[in-house]
Amino acid sequence: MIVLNYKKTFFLKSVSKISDIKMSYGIEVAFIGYSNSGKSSAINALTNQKKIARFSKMPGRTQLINFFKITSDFRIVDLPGYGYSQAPISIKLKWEKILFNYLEKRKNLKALVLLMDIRHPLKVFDYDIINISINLKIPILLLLTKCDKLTTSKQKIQFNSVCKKVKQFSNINRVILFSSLKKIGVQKLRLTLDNWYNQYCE
Ligand SMILES: Nc1nc2c(ncn2[C@@H]2O[C@H](COP(=O)(O)OP(=O)(O)OP(=O)(O)O)[C@@H](O)[C@H]2O)c(=O)[nH]1
Ligand SMILES: [Mg+2]
Repeated sequence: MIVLNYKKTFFLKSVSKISDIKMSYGIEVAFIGYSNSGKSSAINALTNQKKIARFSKMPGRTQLINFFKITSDFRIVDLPGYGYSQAPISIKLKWEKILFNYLEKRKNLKALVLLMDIRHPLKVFDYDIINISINLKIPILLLLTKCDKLTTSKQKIQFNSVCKKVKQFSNINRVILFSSLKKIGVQKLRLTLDNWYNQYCE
């Protein structure tokens, strides 16, 4: 089993439509979730780099599909968040279209890391993503992010409740309590990515 060094990750490119991706080799794991759920922060924590993926207090910051190279045949992808209610409807629809296009058309996409703020898990769009992934036979790792915002006992309650609700979905591999701030769950995230790499890049 190959163990990857995520600290050596570097930024490859950003695109605003999937026809601009070009790279036809290798596999991709994409980070997906509501705007502000912590995708860019999780990629920064994963790679132990402060600003490899841009994040901000202003939701909707990631407006492009960003590619990061882990090895020559393995990339992680930071996607624009969905459901940012304050964005103009035209922009919202445009981002969502790019997102669904990427999910449904991108052959190199092999797995998803679905991020949900532990305080607001499993909202409408999350179920959409889960259902689309089932149809596409794409496995999901579920991160309950910003867990540092809750006490340990409340974290456990949320964790158990989410696990119970997603039990019915065969493509959800695992649920992890996660905090980019406190570096909770980062090693478990790395292990799952390693497993996917070994599974799909052999
Ligand atoms: N307390 C805490 N705050 C976090 C954590 N992760 C992210 N945040 C904060 O949540 C906000 C959004 O984080 P981002 O990583 O930019 O979220 P995103 O999902 O990439 O957002 P979009 O690019 O808009 O889709 C930022 O203010 C982060 O500092 C965490 O683990 N704990
Ligand atoms: Mg982002």
